[in-house]
Amino acid sequence: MTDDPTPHGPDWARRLQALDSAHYLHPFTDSKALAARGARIIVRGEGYHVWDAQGQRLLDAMSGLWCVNVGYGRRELADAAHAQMMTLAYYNSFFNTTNEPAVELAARLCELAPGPAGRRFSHVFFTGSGSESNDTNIRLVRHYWASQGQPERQIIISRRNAYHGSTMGGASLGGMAGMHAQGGLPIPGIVHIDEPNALANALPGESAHDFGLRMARQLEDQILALGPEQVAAFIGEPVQGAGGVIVPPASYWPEIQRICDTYGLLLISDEVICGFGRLGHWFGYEAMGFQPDLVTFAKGVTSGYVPLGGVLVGERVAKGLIEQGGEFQHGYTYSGHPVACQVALANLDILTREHLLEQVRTHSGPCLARAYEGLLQHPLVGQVQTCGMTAALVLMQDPARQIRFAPQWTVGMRCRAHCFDNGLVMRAVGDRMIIAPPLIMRAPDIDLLMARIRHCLDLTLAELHAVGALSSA
Ligand code: PXG
Repeated sequence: MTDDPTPHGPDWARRLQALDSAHYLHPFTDSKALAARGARIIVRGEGYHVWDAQGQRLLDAMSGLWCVNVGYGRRELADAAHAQMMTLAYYNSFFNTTNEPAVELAARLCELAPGPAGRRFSHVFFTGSGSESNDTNIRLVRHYWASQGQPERQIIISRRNAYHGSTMGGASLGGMAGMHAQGGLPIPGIVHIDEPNALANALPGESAHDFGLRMARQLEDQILALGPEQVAAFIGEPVQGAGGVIVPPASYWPEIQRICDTYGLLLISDEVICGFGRLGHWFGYEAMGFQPDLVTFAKGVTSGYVPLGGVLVGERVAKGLIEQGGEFQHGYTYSGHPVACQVALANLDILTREHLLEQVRTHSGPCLARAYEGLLQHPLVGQVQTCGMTAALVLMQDPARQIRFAPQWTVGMRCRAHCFDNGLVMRAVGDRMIIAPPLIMRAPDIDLLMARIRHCLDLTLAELHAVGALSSA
């Protein structure tokens, strides 16, 4: 697939790869292994495709890293950034100062995030990323409780296999064992319960409904074990993204809500992936049927064109903080960055004008769900889960008997390699292959995507036969 020859010759690519391994430490990367292989250089993006330096066109079914919701190459986002840079490239929001794009965006986000009277969103704290936003959440909820005369409410409960970022706070909130194994994590006051992942945690014969309730009630057990007066908040992704697109049963979130309300905990919805149309709504909590007090956002707010994140603050918390909290000793140089906020406003305009949320809800989401049900016919696919424009399939040695591959076969990595070699970006989380395509994809584009996925599954199947991974099934 070299339909777009680029002007980048092999010497150019080799030089860049050499400089890359000499100077660039990549995130979540074994740099030694990467240096031996040479990094793939991405040079261009348009719509839902990106091109590498060899001229190979890749269907980007991961929207970059869950963020390029409106697709690549949107001139109006570039124009918004350019115009804002020429007007006011930067100013801070410290020292009683503000700027127009930040104010307009804060007001717009509060308008977009629904909530019943008394639990609406009234304020926004801006950051530069999802990780900074979750660090903000930790400081904000603890400061809030202190301001309400309950300083002992310090503990935040999260889930194993959650992803909430890579800073000390974000990685501590996350439940990734590999991350906790490095650098003295987690920080004090973070407790984890199990995730609502049926493959990992359901009992034999347990209904999805009962499983959802049982997982949620681990929160109640944990609160009672710790003492409710010690617990500040619960945080969760409506659908776990980096953990492998884990879609909880419908019973899960309403029960989490009931428990948080019963014991007075603040409920934080981490919408870094689920927000801005991914699940067919502005925010994932709408799709999952609960009402958070705080919302973490980043990624899709600007479709990844420039870095921006933040926390939406509900009335209850905002009122307490503003009336009793005094100065909140927290903030970032780029809080309320005018260029980022102006790009976000233009991005929200595109999502609205092109009816992309509605499209995901009524057209592309259901279309993707049907297509994934069809994948269950494939001899490697043991389970599928979809929600809006995100989906997972689980590679299994024996789908009929639900027998998974031993980790030594590294089936996800093998499948991912076939995808890259055949013009498709799909991410592997163990044996779960996951996608989160740009929201601009419609039925014909999804047909193309599915044909590509099937082809890569066939190639993976052939390879697994060849290496003997299927002979014992
Ligand atoms: N919360 C959630 C739910 C996320 O998915 C973050 C917070 C942190 O955002 P920043 O902007 O600080 O990265 C994320 C980020 C993956 C992967 O492998 C996912 C993320 C980041 C890096 C890799 O799927 N999500």
